[in-house]
This record gives sequence, structure tokens and C-alpha cells, in this order.
Amino acid sequence: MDYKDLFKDIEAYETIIIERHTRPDLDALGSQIGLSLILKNKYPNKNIYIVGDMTKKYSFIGKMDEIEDEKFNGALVIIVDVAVSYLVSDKRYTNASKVWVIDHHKNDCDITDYKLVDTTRSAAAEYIAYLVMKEGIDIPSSAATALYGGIITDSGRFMYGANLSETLRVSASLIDFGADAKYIYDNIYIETLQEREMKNYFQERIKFKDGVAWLENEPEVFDKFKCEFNDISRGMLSLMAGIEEIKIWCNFTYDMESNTVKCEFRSRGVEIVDVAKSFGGGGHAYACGCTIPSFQNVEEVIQKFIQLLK
Ligand SMILES: [Mn+2]
Repeated sequence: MDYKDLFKDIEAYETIIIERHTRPDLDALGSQIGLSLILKNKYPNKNIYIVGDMTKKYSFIGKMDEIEDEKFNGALVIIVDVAVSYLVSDKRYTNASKVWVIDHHKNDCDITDYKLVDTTRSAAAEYIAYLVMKEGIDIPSSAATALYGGIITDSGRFMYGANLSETLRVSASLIDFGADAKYIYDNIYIETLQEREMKNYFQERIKFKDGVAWLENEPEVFDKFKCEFNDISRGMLSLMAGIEEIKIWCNFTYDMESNTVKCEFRSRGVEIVDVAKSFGGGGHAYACGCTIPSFQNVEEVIQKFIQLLK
């Protein structure tokens, strides 16, 4: 689709609701909140809402709106940082008049035909900032900060990205718009005593085999540590990164909401997304995930990665 059509729709609709994926990371939230602040700034008389589940870890970036079902009738919904329906946080978008998707993941979109997907973007926030600037719309400093937060986290502090010079160009522009980089860094680098204790606990439980490292996080860990799912599933991934002999690392975490095991995969120098896809998942070339029925399937996943390394 032509990005111009998105801005024509934004111009045309009176109610605009912005959504993103469940269990949001800072790119999902930064994209959603950043876009909403940009549109509120440009269209102070439109009804602009943001909805979805929230995570305590990123509450510093903003707050979601609670809105009635009726608000979706006749509304324009823009879904950011996700293109697959089952991961969208608020299913009421199906009642909207029109739905757009803005994403940077390598998934086939099953939500709408109105989509803007650029997989060379390190973050959905980078893509949104680029589109908004291309359209010549002003970015208030609060929005620039939110978008900048999405970029620095999804790019691994400007480490990953198919087009780093573009990521840096967009980021530099956001700083010019007044993005407060220090505010983001101050918030993402602080951790609680429990978080540090969790790292010590999980560190000792990492398993290693033929270039692959993994953690199996059984239901009991959520009794031991009062925390959210992503505090373990995403939060403990980095414990396995940066080991010379380990090229692929996996975090298998029990999900009580669905009684399944959610898998996060990361790699260094090896494209792994096809393995995630073979288990019905997806994501990026070096950072992806899937869901498996139980911990009995872990061995099968690990074997596929070991074969891939051979
Ligand atoms: Mn993202």
C-alpha cells in the first residue's frame, strides 16, 4: 500500500484507535504511544485512543486508555509492531471500519490488506518516525522520546538492523525533535533486587549442548518469583548471550494463560527464523519465537538447532 493512503485515512476518521501486540515490549509501546502523541498534536479535536494489556516494567513510557466497545464502531484502527491477528492485544479492532497495520516483522499479515511492512527497519518505531517525517508532520518531544525508546531497545542499542545508517538517521532526527534519550536509558537500565536475584537463579540453570544454550522455565518459577511472564521469557534471555561457543540460545517458559510453552530464540551469525516457522512461529532472522505444547517438545527444537549449526 501507499503510505499516503494511511495519512488520508487518518485525516478522514474522527476516531482513531492505536493497538499493538500483547505483552508489549518498548517498541510496541513506543510505536503506539509515539504515534498517538503525534496524531493528538496534529489533530487536537479527533478522538485518539491507545488500548491493550500493560506491563509494569515499561509503565514509565505511558498509560493505556480504557474505552467502551462502542468506540470501535466506525473507527479507524492502526495496529503497530505486529501483523498477525492472534498476537493483537485487543480483539475489538474487528469491529472497526478500517484497519491498518504498520510493522517490521517477517510475518505474513492476516489482519488487513491495508498494511505497511518494511522488514529492513530495526523497529516499528523507526518506520513510524520515518513515515511521519516523510509526510512532513511535526513530532512533539514526548512522541520523539517514545519512538526513540522503541528504536534503542529493538535495535539492541543500535547493534542490529538491516539498514543501520537509516536507523541512525531517523534516530538523529528524533533527537532533533527533542527525544530524551537519558530518560529512556535511566529507566531501562535500572533493576530491582528481585531482578538481580532472578539472574543469579537462572544463570545456574542454563543447559549447554553443541553450540546451543537453553533454559527450561517450569511453572514453579512463577511461584518462586512474583513476576510477569516476560520478566522471565524475555528478561532472562540475555544471560545466554555473549558466550563464544554458543551460537544459538533459547528460552522455554511455561505460559499459564495458554498452558503451553513459549519459546524465544536468539542467535549470533546464524539465521534461525525458519526453525521458528517450522514450529508455527516467526519473527526476525536472528530473533524469533514460537509456541510448543509442552516441555517434552524441547528436545526436538534443540536438535533442529544443533543440526542447523552442523
Ligand atoms: Mn518491534
